[in-house]
Amino acid sequence: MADLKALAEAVIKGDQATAAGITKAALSEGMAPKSVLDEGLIAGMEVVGDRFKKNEVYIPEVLIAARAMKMAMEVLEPELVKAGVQPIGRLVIGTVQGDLHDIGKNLVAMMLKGAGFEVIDLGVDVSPTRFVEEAKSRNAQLVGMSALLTTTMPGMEKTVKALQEAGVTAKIMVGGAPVTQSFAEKIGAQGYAPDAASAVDTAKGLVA
Ligand code: B1M
Repeated sequence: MADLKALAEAVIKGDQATAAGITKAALSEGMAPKSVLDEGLIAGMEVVGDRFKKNEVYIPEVLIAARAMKMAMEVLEPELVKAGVQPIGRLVIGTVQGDLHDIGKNLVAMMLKGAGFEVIDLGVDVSPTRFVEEAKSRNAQLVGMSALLTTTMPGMEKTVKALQEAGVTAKIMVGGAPVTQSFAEKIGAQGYAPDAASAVDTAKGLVA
């Protein structure tokens, strides 16, 4: 019988081969894909997120864990689709126009995937128009924006306005080193998170 605690542990350690191997074994034994996701992969990423918040692990460990989760997800995803398992929310995320920094945004995207969100990553240098188009066409519940430059932060405000003008009802969350809670409130974003682990809590709160 595949051991889901060992699967969670493989994610925590970033052991890609073991994570993918236990996932395959669990599915071939007929285990429900949702249990493999919740009790194995998400459980493991939750531990990593908690340790990251407490500064017990750092960015490299989170990236390594996220890669192990990604390997296992490649095995699991087709089975989740077949089983009709719904994500807990759908989020469109990108780094705002003029800004090419994506390490933090990628980390946030990975943590949100790890928490069970469907994440549509638009990459970097994303214009307000593109955020609007993608949020609409993907029927997103959340729009996430990242900015690392003080000069690109105004792009967040422009995007919030463009989303509002287009009638997009998705909740908006923002983050990035120069971004603060008060800036988020000022531009009309409903959510702010200082780091990738808190971004999961913020996103869950916004779709609840
Ligand atoms: Co640039 N850069 N950079 N840079 N760069 C900074 C940001 C800077 C602070 C360095 C400095 O001067 N000390 C400075 C900005 C100053 C300012 O505006 N206040 C700066 C500058 C000036 C520039 C250029 C203009 C340099 C130049 O060309 N003259 C240029 C701009 C290019 C452009 O974007 N148009 C530039 C270029 C680059 C590189 C391409 C070389 C590279 C980016 C590579 C890449 O991302 N693929 C780079 C890097 C690596 C940095 C530093 C060193 C590191 C940024 C990073 O990845 N941090 C940075 C200095 C520093 O921070 N020490 C710097 C790690 C990452 C995990 O943290 O992104 O903050 P962070 O993400 C965190 C949180 O902020 C939060 O969660 C993440 C994980 O915990 N978070 C969110 C992020 N997004 C979120 C979204 C959310 C919620 C939370 O909800 C949606």
